[in-house]
Amino acid sequence: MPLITRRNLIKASAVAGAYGAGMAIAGRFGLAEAAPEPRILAARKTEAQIIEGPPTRDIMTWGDGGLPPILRMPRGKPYAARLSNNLDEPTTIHWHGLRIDNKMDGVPFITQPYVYTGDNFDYVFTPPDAGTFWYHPHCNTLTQMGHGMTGVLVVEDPSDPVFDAEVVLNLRDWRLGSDGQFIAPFRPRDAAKAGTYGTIRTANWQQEPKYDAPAGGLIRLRIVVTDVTRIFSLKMEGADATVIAIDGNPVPKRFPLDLLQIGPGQRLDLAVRMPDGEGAVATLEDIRGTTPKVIASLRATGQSLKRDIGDLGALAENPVPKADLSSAEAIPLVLSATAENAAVESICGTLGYSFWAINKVPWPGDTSDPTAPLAELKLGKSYVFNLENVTPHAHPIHLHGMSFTVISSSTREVVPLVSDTYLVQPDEKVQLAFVADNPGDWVLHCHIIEHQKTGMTSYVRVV
Ligand SMILES: [Cu+2]
Repeated sequence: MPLITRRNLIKASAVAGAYGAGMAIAGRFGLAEAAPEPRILAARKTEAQIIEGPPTRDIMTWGDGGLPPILRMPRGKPYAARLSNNLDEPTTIHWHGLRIDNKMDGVPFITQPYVYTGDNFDYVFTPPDAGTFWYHPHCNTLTQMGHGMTGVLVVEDPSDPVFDAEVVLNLRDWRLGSDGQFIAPFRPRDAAKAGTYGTIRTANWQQEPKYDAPAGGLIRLRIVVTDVTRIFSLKMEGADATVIAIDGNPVPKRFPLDLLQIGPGQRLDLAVRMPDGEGAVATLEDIRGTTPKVIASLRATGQSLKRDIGDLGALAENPVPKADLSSAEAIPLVLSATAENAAVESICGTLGYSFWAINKVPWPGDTSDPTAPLAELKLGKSYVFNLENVTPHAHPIHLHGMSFTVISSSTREVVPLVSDTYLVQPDEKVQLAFVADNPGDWVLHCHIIEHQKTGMTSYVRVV
């Protein structure tokens, strides 16, 4: 548990002025609107029933306890959330995938001071893109996220196609012992490999939940992998499932779901055509392990609505700028293992090890004196990350503040997906193009949190 000394407190309040918690809204839509009433997100510890038996203690969440609320907001309108910290350690909130103002990005030292116990922080932003996103702390993340602080955020567009029902699945594991209580969050030998897996898998904090959905109807299934480690290979049994969006952005061409891999931080939107017969069940499975695992299931209810997937309108495209490849500058981004430099002590938690590096530099942890930026980018200019994974493990690499387009891979044919998180496979080289259109320091890191916290983090500066 990080100790909050008076000295730390003074240091933090000194930086607070420099960052400035601005309430003015400079949205990408160019409108200056008054901030709405904030949604209160009270971070707190609680107990919850994750497995049978005594409830799990030391759960961390926001709100009344239990699953973090699904935050829904319209695209292009200002949204306000007040983080109120009732934990006994500092925290922040990062809005994963939202291309918003740097001051609202929730990264300690890089974009804002820590929010200490008893303090508030007002986040105000205007989401430019519609789709499925999520939110989580960016402080002591293996503990805070591992203990429950991973919530789903949905940005709605009034022109979105109408579905007969919507089901949101927040996929995550828990590292619990047989008594239902938390065990050690990681094993160093696993952190140096694929990461340490949880012992209990859940969707919406339940094991293999079942939801009712109209027979013959079209269901929008929003799947978010908020786990700190697990990569899924998703498959639907008993119904046709069509991929309509990945990582919040509509896919260029819809395709049937067939063993799609998605890693921590990623989202998948499916249009599921429910079976016609009442009582028929469609099951979402993860087949990445040796035996398929049921994630959740949908049970058909009522008379068939006899809907056709072809009737479903298109999702509105998000206004992500297209990179100009003829003038784009290349930025190498090589992921490797390292044995150098032990991590520095930080009040946002350190795992005490350094296993990973980006361009041979292992991230030292949250500090007021971080390493130099990976690159300094010119506002408005196009860039291409030449991302290369020379490790034997897959890494979901997440960029804050801007979205990129996947343009090529050394190992597979790619479609030009727009995304904020790319799951790079071992020995894969991939090109990710983007326009540096959002000023500020933006972190990029592996979303396997043990990798992030043991070196696989860096940042770019857009000026
Ligand atoms: Cu990784």
